Amino acid sequence: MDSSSSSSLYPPPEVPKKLHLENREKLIKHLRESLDSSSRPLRGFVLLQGGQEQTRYCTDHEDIFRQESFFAYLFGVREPGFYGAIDVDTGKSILFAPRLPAEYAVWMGEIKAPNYFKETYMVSMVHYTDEITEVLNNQYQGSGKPLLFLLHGLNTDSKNFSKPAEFEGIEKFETDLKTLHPILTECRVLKSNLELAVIQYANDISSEAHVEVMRKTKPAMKEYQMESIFLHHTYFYGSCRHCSYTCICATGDNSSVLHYGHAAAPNDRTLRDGDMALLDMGAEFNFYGSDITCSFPVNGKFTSNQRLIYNAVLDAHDVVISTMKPGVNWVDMHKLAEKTILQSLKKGSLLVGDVDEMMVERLGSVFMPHGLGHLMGIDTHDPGGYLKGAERPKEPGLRSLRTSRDLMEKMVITVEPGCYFIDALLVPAMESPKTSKFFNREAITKFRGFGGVRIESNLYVTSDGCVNMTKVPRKVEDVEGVMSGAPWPIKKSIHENGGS
Ligand SMILES: [Mn+2]
Repeated sequence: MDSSSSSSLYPPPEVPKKLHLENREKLIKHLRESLDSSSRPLRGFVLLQGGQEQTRYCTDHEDIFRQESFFAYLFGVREPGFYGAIDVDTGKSILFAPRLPAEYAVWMGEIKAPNYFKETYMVSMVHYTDEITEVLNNQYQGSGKPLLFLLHGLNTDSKNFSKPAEFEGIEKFETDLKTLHPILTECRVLKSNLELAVIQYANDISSEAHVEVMRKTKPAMKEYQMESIFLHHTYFYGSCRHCSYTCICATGDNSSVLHYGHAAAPNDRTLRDGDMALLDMGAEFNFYGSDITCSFPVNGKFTSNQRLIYNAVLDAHDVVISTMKPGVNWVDMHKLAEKTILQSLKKGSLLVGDVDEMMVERLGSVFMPHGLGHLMGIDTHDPGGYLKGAERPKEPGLRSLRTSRDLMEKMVITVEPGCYFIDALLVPAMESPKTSKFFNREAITKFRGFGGVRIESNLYVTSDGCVNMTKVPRKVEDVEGVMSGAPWPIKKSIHENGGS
């Protein structure tokens, strides 16, 4: 074991496969209710196609496979090339495994028997993918062609559509592309206790890794070294082979680049004394993610300007969390965060004038162009943010929101206010006849090149409030303390919400 670090979270917990069994039962319950309410027969099969292995362009280099999210939700299968079916009538679940060639055993290892998958994934039956037509026809109790509920629907974050299952012999079935997607998506919005426990673990190991990064960060390091510490900690101690998303390790002015860290900006700047760092990193565990941002000065001591912006964002983060509960609308929370930040910027003399008037002119979106937060689970941006028919707001800032919903008990959602000095937004706003009057030019000038601050935690909504699943130092004193070696407590919590 690495002698310079340790983890209270090692070894990582076993995740009960019952988690996915419960997800299937929940889907079938809701699907039956929906069919029943429109007087349709409670017959047919939900059929999903799992993810396929991908190779790099024309080569045989295989990227590490990660299961398609809806399939992961229902079956928890980690292998590629599977199909999964659930009988709407009986609730029986059937996995279809790819029939692997004999030489698989030479290059890839033992070929597992169907029974292995049956036990591992707690399904009723396992057959091969070339038997789908035959097996489903044999199982079907009704008359005529069996009905398949296939997954087809829009992801409102990516604007991509989920791909309905395809297989040889599909013409022997009736297919329904409309019913499944909204019901399955809504199932994913409200988390079970077992799901919450896994998301909590992803949060715990990622929180601990963020603290590890804070402790080791020094001027003259490279941004990718902070990324490397995070990846090492979550993989070495947490067995997290995947991250929820590409790490954003931004320092100095880069911290105002919202999606920094991509191939053209690969976390490769050298840290300078006096910089702020903005680190948005989250590990994934058993398909479920975390999405955490910490901002701190790379030398471990806040300047008064850094403290001003940091506390403006922290106040917004805290006031939103203390207001969140079922029934509260997310657009209102976004506005509450904006207003809190604008008030702080006014108090800090960066802005002048009436805050309500600033809100009318949407000045908040100049400093926080992204949405306040998003649903989170198997996907970082979990689906279900806009229910069918729900309108996306059109105003600057608000249109970036990934949901406009009212909060519900058992939702998991990120709270991630930020305050950035982005020339591409700041310069036009300072020149605009509607908003130029709000800026104290002399004061703002000092913040050009400051970058930005974001503070992001993962919350789950309870019956009367919410619980912060993210356990990192947030107060200025705590951040400075941890960076100068003070202990940071974190306790095991996989069992806190366990059971069902
Ligand atoms: Mn996020």
